[in-house]
Amino acid sequence: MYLEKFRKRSFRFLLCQFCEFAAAAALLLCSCDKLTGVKPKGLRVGFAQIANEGPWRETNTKSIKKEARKRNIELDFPELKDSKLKGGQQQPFQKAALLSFIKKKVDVIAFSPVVEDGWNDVLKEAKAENIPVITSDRGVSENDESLVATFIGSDFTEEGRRAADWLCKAFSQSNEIANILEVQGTRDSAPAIQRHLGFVAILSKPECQERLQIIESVVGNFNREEAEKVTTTFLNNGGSNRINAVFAHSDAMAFGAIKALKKAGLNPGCQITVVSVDATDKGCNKIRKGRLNCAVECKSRLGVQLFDAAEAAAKSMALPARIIIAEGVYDCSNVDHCGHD
Ligand code: GYE
Repeated sequence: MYLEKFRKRSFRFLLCQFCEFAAAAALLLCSCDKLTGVKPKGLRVGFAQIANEGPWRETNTKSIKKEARKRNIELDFPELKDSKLKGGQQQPFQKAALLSFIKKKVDVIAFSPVVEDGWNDVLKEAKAENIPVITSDRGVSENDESLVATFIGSDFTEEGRRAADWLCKAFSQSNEIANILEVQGTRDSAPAIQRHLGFVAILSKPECQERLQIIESVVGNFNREEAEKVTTTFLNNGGSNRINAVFAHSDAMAFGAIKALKKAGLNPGCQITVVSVDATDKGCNKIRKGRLNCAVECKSRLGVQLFDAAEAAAKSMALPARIIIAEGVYDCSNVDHCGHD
């Protein structure tokens, strides 16, 4: 009994001592901050994103914000809500964001350029202020390499090649010729330009030439609804009798095309072979459901690589011109490994 009381008392005593100590430490930390005016400072990064056109972008944004929080990075991330805006319409918003980052003198600027061209002036302004710029996910066409510290993302040309390779092999097993509807991403954007170029490069190879042909290319702006609309128009204008394959530059657009095909009484995944780029979780599920035949992977979680590069750039460390992410190709044979977001 006595021992019990003694134990309780000494526990209370220790607890009080601890509280007093903690309070004193907190007070000291606060007053230090106030006295010196120095707050524990993280890196200040401005990021200009593209409007949210689908699941790929959503995961990309989440990954960037999550990693910034984890590293105590002060992230300036202006939001552009209207996902239906085309590339040319989004560029002024992104340019304004970059100019505001320069004005605020952030440590590093990063952005995902909605289109490839037209960034020279603003990049030169950043360079004049000694602020390193990283392009993430999409690149710019400017050939002055000193304007961009590094590019982090995918090899879009290779993705286009992989999609065509897969189709070429799939159609080599049948006597049919693939009559392909190509649903392209945003006009003048790096992924739309390069995925198309990679795709047609394989089409012109002797072993694929006789098996694959693009019968029409339409623009779906990386957006599900727009892709559904342009596919429907194509199908209604006689396309439904000719088509037996779709190459969509993104999962979101493949979903729109699949919907349009179904509405037209066609059977995507079976009668019509559908190939997309991204392999988001939703894309992988469409493979499992048998509606999507193949998804070429384009990784969206770039947060870790982005801030590794940003931290290095802020310390003026040399970076490679391009940091390319390794990716795979998924179909029903390996769908168990598909999904990264
Ligand atoms: O493939 C698509 C998104 O820029 C790589 O943009 C990205 C592309 C991605 O809308 O889904």
